[in-house]
Amino acid sequence: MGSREIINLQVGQAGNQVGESFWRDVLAEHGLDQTGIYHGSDPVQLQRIGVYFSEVNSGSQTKYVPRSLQIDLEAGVCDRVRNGPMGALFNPETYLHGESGAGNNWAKGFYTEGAELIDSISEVIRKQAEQCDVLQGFQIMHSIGGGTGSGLGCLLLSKMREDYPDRMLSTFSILPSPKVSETVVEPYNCMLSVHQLVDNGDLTVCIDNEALYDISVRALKVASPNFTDLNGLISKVMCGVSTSLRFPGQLNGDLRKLGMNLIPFPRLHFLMPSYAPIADSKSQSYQGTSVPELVQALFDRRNLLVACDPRYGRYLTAATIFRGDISSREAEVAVQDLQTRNSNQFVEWIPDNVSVTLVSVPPVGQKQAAVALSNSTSIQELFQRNHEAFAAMYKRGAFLHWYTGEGMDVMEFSEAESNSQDLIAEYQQYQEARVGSEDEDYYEEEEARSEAFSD
Ligand SMILES: Nc1nc2c(ncn2[C@@H]2O[C@H](COP(=O)(O)OP(=O)(O)OP(=O)(O)O)[C@@H](O)[C@H]2O)c(=O)[nH]1
Ligand SMILES: [Mg+2]
Repeated sequence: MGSREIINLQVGQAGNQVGESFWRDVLAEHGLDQTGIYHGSDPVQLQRIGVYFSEVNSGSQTKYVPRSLQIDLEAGVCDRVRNGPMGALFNPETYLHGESGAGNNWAKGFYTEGAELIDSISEVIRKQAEQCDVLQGFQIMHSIGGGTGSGLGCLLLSKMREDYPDRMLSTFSILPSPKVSETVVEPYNCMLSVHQLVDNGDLTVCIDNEALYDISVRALKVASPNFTDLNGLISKVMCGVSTSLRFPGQLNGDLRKLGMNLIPFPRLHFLMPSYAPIADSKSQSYQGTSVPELVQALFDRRNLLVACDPRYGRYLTAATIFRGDISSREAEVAVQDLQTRNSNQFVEWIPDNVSVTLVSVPPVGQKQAAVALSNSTSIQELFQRNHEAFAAMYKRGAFLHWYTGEGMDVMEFSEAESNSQDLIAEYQQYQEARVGSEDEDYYEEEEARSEAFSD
């Protein structure tokens, strides 16, 4: 009783494939088999199980069913999940798919094909929400480079915003990289999605296929990584960042508290995850996992799941989570040390901006691990990279007819572009902000502006 439930929505190919890895790892951490039956021995595994699972009792047996919808605009990926090893885990009503797909076209996902499916999706969500004690919010897993996860994913986000205005809307959003995909219109789909995420999302964990690819090649020594390799990494990070939601810990125990500590300004809610240790299976046993080494790695760009360099920006905030048998004092001291040594990389106008959480349960097969979510102004690199690719095509109007053909107005492209330019400027502004008069002036200006609005 008293769970604060999360509803998971996995949308499109990437969403569902990543979802499969995520659930596989979550099941293992909570001692559940692939049909949702508990075989564990540590009561801590079930203590907060209600956050992600509903309990279904039949006879003497209790089955834990993920509170999750598997959504796509074509049947293939959903069918693969349904016929795969975890097919019997999910409630059959929670598979929802169209037939024709969105063919890499955001407009089809958001305006046409996706719009046809939205009512039946909301209906299933409503049923799930009604069975919750206190729904804390939603998490959407999707890629933002294709048509379905991006277009329909964003449509769902705006629908949830309308139907559940006071619940937290979080997303795990996979950003496209030319190293992984050849589809030319991805920068368009990504730009249109970011436009929606900025305004309708509360908390976005950015996962960048570019960084995943580099980590797989460099650290995991995979010559040509496939999606299974990338998704294994994503799942580790998702398990890591959700640890404080799934297990008892001292801090950041729900999405709202996590957001409260990480997001100083509502638009600047794009977080960079990092993970340690990252090592291929052979060298794993040799890699050090002392607490200071873990901390060092969490703030090292090579352990980041986005291809940005935090040394060129400043951290507004960060949340670290240590897993395993680690003393809180040791973790706090190590984080403090790192901050002192690199003080110019952390904004001084938010004191104590790195939180430390400890969870005793380590990931399966490891003794100790750590993850961090950072709100760093260097994330603007990501939006800049996408803007360059976007602008090159958009200037010449290339490929726009595919979008206008679905009824989209070209204005929306321009609006998305300027929203993203504004976002980049806002990150830059806070990167340069120092304690002192200008900032106070700025705050007063803001106040005057909002007073003017309320008159
Ligand atoms: N990390 C990761 N990225 C993926 C995966 N599958 C696809 N992608 C990336 O996601 C983007 C394409 O989105 P998809 O998820 O395939 O597309 P979709 O949401 O199903 O939309 P449509 O097929 O266009 O209707 C590209 O950038 C791919 O590189 C996956 O399993 N893992
Ligand atoms: Mg697809």
